[in-house]
Amino acid sequence: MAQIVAATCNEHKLNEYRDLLKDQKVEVVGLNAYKKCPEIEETGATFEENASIKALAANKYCDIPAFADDSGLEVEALGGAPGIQSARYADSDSARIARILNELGDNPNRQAKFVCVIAIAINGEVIETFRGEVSGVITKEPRGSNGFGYDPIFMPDGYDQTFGELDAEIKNKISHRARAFQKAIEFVEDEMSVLDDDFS
Ligand code: ITT
Repeated sequence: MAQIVAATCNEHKLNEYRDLLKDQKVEVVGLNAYKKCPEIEETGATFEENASIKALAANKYCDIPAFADDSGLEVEALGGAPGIQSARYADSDSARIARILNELGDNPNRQAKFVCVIAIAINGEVIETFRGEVSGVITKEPRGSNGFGYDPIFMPDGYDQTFGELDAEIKNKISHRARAFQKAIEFVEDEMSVLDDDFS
């Protein structure tokens, strides 16, 4: 089976990738399998730039097709923060959640969205990026222990439970990451059928 390297050391993301790609003919290998891979610095100003930097670095280092996701939470009342700084907003998941709840206080505007941008890199080039988003609200306190990161305080529109409470199966149908993957899979399937046509 063809292998693709996922440019992440985040085991939670890796589990979601494997679930989202379970029907595809591809084996997802994490960067953890490449023990000596140097740390990739996220120096971009957008999700697209950071996803591209990570995918390209992994493709060059591992010499097989690679993808990466750069993702985060944008809170409307905080001017879109933490955004691309989501992983670095504080030192731990619980501290990051506490910082958001503290900064929001009693603000009635709890609108937020999760954003995920996937970049695919093959043969030293980023071939495309794909953006997925899911809108929702920030709860007053953390609820549930499923998922990771900001999941316990994010309640997607149309649900009365947070991503921390909802089953992984539901999150993986409606999440920002699921939506970005749907687009990426469609793109790859279309490209593959073009290739098949060329060779038939
Ligand atoms: P890699 O760069 O190694 O992939 P990372 O965790 O540093 O892992 P990002 O730079 O993309 O990933 O930061 C994304 C952060 O946004 C992540 O650490 C979480 O805090 C948050 N986040 C992203 N997707 C999320 C999700 O589905 N549920 C909860 N929080 C999420």
